[in-house]
Amino acid sequence: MAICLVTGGAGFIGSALVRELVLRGHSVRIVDNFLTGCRDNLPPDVSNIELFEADIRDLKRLQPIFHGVDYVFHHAAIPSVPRSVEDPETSNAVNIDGTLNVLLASRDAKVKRVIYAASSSAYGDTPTLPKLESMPPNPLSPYAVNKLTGEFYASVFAKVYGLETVSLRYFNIFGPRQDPNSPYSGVLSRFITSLLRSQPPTIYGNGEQSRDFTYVDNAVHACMLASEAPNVSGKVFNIAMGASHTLNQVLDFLQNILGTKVKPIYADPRAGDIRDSLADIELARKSLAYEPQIAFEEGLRRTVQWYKENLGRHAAN
Ligand code: UD2
Repeated sequence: MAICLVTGGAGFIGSALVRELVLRGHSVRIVDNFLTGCRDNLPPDVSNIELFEADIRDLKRLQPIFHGVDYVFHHAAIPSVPRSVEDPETSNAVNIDGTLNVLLASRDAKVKRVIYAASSSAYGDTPTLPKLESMPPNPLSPYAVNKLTGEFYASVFAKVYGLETVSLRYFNIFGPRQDPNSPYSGVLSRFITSLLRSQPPTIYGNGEQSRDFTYVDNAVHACMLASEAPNVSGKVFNIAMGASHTLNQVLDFLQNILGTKVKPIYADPRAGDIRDSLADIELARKSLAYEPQIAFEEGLRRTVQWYKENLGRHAAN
């Protein structure tokens, strides 16, 4: 059994990872500053979990926590394109400086491998779909620049310091425990909770923008594979479904599942937004043996069910 460290382990994707690692019998260390993560996300049985309230911007604080760690799953970040447009400095400090600190602490602790949560935003609005890892990146927001810089650092650490790293470019991950209550929250968490509260969801733009929405368990599955696969160090992989849906379509799916007929409010498009996003996942299939485990519609149903049962936890704002 290994010692695994999850940065952002109290966050949405990080806490799903923690659950899976504990299930597999590993010891887990969580590093989280609870800026966007929350204690309620952690599993009830924490006997195999050590929780460190620490900020990845503080290298000195990180270093002792990394001693003896085998695998690092770096998921601490300030997500959100619009948040980075409004406050580029904080996004930069956490997503770039923080990532550099995580890599330095991992290198110094002789960690076996670092799995880095990268983002599909790296591709920007280049016209060709689906997106292949070999395409030149074209970041359109500070957040996209942040996440892409983290990838570059990860691959440079593999080359220069021999620290094994793998970057997973996640495409719009959704699922239980995604916080719906910030204007910066992922669109599906916002849509579902609006419908459950019989409030009209807001669509920025005409709703014809499309995303390769990916259920969180598929990202967790990819992380497990990326920590074990041979000959992948320094590389970048798309992690997605390989299929996209427009916001209008997704809203229709959700209204069908919930039996609602709420009219959305259409508002101005958001700065930094891209129009279409769709992944080619062949490289992950070939190199990681990745295959999506949970289909999009099933993921939507599970997510809706979770919010139905837990809406009280997320007081409306
Ligand atoms: C980007 C990345 C994603 C992940 C995420 C982290 C792309 C294609 N994807 O997601 O992989 O890194 O950032 O934050 O770059 N919207 C509404 N109503 C709402 C909320 C959002 O219409 O209430 C729209 C929003 O304007 C956008 C779409 O929904 O067009 C998706 O927005 P999002 O914030 O869920 O995710 P996105 O694509 O910025």
